[in-house]
Order: sequence, then C-alpha cells, then structure tokens
Amino acid sequence: MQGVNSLTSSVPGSMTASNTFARFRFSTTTGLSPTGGVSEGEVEDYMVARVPTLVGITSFRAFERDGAVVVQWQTSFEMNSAGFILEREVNGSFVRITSVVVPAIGGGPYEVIDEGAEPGQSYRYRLVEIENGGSENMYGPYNLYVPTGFEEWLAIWFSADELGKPAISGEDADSDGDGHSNLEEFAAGTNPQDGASVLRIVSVRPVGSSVIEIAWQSAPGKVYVVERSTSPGGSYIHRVTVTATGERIELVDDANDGNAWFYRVRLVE
Ligand SMILES: [Ca+2]
Ligand SMILES: [Ca+2]
Repeated sequence: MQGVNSLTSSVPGSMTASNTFARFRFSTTTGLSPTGGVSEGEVEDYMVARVPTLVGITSFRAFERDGAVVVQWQTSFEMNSAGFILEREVNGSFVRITSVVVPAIGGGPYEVIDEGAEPGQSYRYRLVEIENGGSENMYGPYNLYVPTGFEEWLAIWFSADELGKPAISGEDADSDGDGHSNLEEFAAGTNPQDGASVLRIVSVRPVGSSVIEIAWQSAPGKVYVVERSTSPGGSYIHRVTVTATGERIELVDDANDGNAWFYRVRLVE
C-alpha cells in the first residue's frame, strides 16, 4: 500500500527489561524465517528497549517488632508508581490491610504494620501497585511464616543442628549454664552461648562515706531499674531507671541514712 503502513507486533512476556534486537524482513515471499536467503526484498535490524511499566519486587518478608507484625517489601525499580496497597487472605479472599495507599518513594523498603496478624503464624499476602493513571498491577501472592522475635533471636545464636534440640535451644534451656534460660537471655539481650554473658550485678561497693556504687552487665538499648530494700524479702523502692549504652553500667546511689541496703536490678524492656 502506498504511503506509511503501520504493523503491530506483540512482545513476548518472557522478554526482560533490557535492550534486544528485532529483525524485519520485507519481501513478496511469505513465511520467511529470521535467517536464510531470498531473491528479493529488504532486511533491517532495530534495537528495541523494553520499558518496564511494572515494579521489581526484590524481597517480601514479615517479622515481629515489639509484638506487632511488620510486613516489609523492597523494590529494585519503579515506573509510574503512585503507591501500594497491601492485602492479606482471610477466609479465601484478599482483604485490604492498609487503610490508605502507601505512597511510592521510587524504591523501598516499604513497611506496613499488620495489626490483624500475630507472630508465629503463616499468612498469604499480595501487593497491589496503583499506577499514576489509576490502573493496578498485582504482585504475589506471598506465602510466609512470621517468625517471632524469640525465634529470630535463636536463629542468630544457634546452629541449625542446635535449633532442632530443645535441650539446647528451647525456651527453658540453659545450655551455657549461667542460671538464665534462653527466654530470659533473649529478654536481657545477653549471649545464650556464653556463661559469662548474663544479667547480673557484678559489684556493690561503697565509694565514699555515704555513696554506694552498683555495677552490672548490660545490653545496649535495654532499660533497667535499680531498686533497694532494707531486707532481701522486703519491699523494694525504685531508685533510678536507666537505658544501657554499653555492656556495663555503674551507678552511684546516695545511702546516707544509716541503713544497710539490699540492691536489685530489674530489666524493664
Ligand atoms: Ca543461659
Ligand atoms: Ca549467657
């Protein structure tokens, strides 16, 4: 046909977002393959780039933080994205977790607290990407187990072999023999494989005529309270609350009142 003629051609779905070449053969002979001779016509190669209109999701995971389930995903590239909606399957259908669209920031990570989920359970999620034009793209579903904070902590300190042995890695186990269970060491932020790493007062001593110094092993970020009583079984009085910045805390307490004091340190959070 005389003039400009337009032909459309579908791009295979398997094509990756990169440069490739398309070969066009123009001839009165039909059924030509990409190679091979023909008596007349024209052959031209064009470099084509597939422009990604989707989002590259490189990771999708969920974990516990302060008792809540945090769903986190990471994108490698975003094109024309306005934001995301997170959905979780409930009784066979997906329901929206996010009350508002999580705005796209041109690359993650993104985080959403799933208030209806609990650590230690398995869930099925999917992501809905909203494009600037309003159209939607679906990602997933992602089937995943949400490990509890304690389970993640165990995986840091114990080998796969040890994780299979409750006598070593169970909640109540004390394989390093420091008198504190794994659950207690998790709460205290101490090393469950090191008997010397444990929440304990290491010294209480007078450092003047009326001042007592209390020193204990601490874990950075943990919060402790120091209390004292006139007898071990008596009622303890709060003296100070302190957040650890290192592995040892030394505090002084005014004891200028003629009493003998018993001190204790409690982990608060
Ligand atoms: Ca222990
Ligand atoms: Ca320990």
